[in-house]
Amino acid sequence: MSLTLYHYVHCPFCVRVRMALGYLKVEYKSKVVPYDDELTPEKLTGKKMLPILAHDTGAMNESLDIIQYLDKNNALKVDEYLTSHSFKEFESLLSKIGSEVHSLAMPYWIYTPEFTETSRQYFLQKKEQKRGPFSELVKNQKTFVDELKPYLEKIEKDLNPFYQSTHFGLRDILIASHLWGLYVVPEFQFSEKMHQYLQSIKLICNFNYHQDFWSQA
Ligand SMILES: N[C@@H](CCC(=O)N[C@@H](CS)C(=O)NCC(=O)O)C(=O)O
Repeated sequence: MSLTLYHYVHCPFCVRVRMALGYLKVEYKSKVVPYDDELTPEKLTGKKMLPILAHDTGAMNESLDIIQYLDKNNALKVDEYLTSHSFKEFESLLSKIGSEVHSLAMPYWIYTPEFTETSRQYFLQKKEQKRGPFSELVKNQKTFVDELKPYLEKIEKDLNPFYQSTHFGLRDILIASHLWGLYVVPEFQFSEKMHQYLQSIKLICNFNYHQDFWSQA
C-alpha cells in the first residue's frame, strides 16, 4: 500500500501522526505543505486542514483516525483511549497545554525552515487575528509559561516513566507531540525530567522534527 502524509512540520496533530508512523515503522512519503497552499488539502479532503493521509483508496483527515487506520495490529489502542473514562479529562489537558504552547511557539515557528516569506505572512495574518500581535505574545511569554507550569508539573508527577504507566503508549505520543514545538522557543526550558521523557519518546518513535522537511530538499 502506498501512503503519503501531507503535513506542516510545526503542527502538533501532524507531529503525533509522524510519531505514530515512526513507532509503527510504517513507510510513507512525506509532503510538507506550504502553509499558504489551500488548494492541495482542499483537493484531497475538501478542507484546509492537515494532517492528511492519502492511501490507495482515498484521503483522510483527523490525526486519531489516521493513527487508528495505520495501526493494523492495534499496538496503540486508539479505541481504548477514545472510550476510556479519562478521555475527556486528558483531551482537556492537551487542549490547555496546546493553547499555551501555540502562544509561546507561534512567533518562532514562522522562522523555521518550512516557512517562506509568503507563507509566513499568510500564517501571521491568520493567527494574529485570533491571538493578537505576535510581538505581544512574545512580550507576554511569562504569563503563558506560568499558565503552563502547573500542567507540566502534573504530567511530570505522572511519569512512571511513561504517562501513568510503566509502558509506552498513545498518551505519550499525544503529550510529546503537543509539547515538542516548545523546543523552538529560546527562552523556554523543560525541566530535566520532562526533557528526558520527551527525548525517550523521540527515540521510541524514531522521530526527527525537521527530517521530513530536509529530506525533500
Ligand atoms: N482535529 C484535527 C486538528 C488538526 C488541526 O487543527 N490542524 C491545523 C494545523 S495545527 C490546521 O490544519 N489548521 C488549518 C490552518 O491552520 O489553516 C486532527 O486531530 O487532525
